[in-house]
Amino acid sequence: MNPYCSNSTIAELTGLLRSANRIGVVSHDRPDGDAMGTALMVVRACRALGKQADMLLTPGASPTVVALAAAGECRSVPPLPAAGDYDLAVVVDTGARSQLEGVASWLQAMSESSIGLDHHARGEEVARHRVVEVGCASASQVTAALIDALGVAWTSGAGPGFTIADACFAGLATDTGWFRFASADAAVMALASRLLAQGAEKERVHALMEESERPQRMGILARALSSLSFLGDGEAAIMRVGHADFAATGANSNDLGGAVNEPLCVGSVRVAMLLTETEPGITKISFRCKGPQAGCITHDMNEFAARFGGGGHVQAAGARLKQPLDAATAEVTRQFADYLARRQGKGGS
Ligand SMILES: [Mn+2]
Repeated sequence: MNPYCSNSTIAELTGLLRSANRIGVVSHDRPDGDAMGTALMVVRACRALGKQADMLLTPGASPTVVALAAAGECRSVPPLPAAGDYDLAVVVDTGARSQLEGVASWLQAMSESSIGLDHHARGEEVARHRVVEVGCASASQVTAALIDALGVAWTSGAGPGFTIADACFAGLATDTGWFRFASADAAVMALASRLLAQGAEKERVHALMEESERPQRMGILARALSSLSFLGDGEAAIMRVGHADFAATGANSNDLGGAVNEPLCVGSVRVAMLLTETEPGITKISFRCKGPQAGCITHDMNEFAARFGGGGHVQAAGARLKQPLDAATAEVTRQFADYLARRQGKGGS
């Protein structure tokens, strides 16, 4: 497997987009604000250039994320597009085949005509020509360079609240925890400033992303919090939610979005983990950690998630275990103890 890094340039991707006529855009399952925002940036830019473009949306997306799109910008799959429906595939905000299962056969058929825009450290050959900027806070920041290179107006789109600038802002704000994470550097703030100057409606994005939960959120959050235990002298917090918890509260996994961050409000906690048994025998794990302490990165969630076949970023990563909740909890607890021991062995704090 080739290492997962750029094998193309923004200039080359711009040329491929310009010569395409019908563009299908995909991102990871259950898209977050960055996945949806970045996909919509591409859709809106292509449409502004007079091309046909759609985001192909697999089932299970959170309605509040879907609300970032205007009517007619997304096409539900299944059914998958027919051969010839699109002449270029665009994959954004992921390089993981496991997150693209719903469109895998279509991507395979499009493999010679596909481009990728991503900022993850790990991935596979899901797109033929790709730009991967690990130093970017969001895929939408990577894609901002593409918008500039295409020369389309940042106000293009389906009207106020549904412009390229709005979509880019949604990705930038969500992936930086509303500009709190270490990744929210000067370049991110400069881009945010440009987007606001171009009319991005930040209150609308905030209301959709942060103030649109269902009442079931509180029931499932209460269960997650009551399951909390501390590891490593309070350095880490682990929460777990089982299949029965979802059944009892009427919540679904969308209702738990961002809940993993809750224990980070505790001073001693550097790492927070949430294990979710989404279906019996399958446990999804979210990993989060606080930013650098005195300029030093204390934990690397991308590295830790790799122990379970997962990945992501330094401060936010995830993995999926084919194990029931109890077995997965025992495995994560054991691995975290080993991770701490090795870190101390390396002379880490
Ligand atoms: Mn992202």
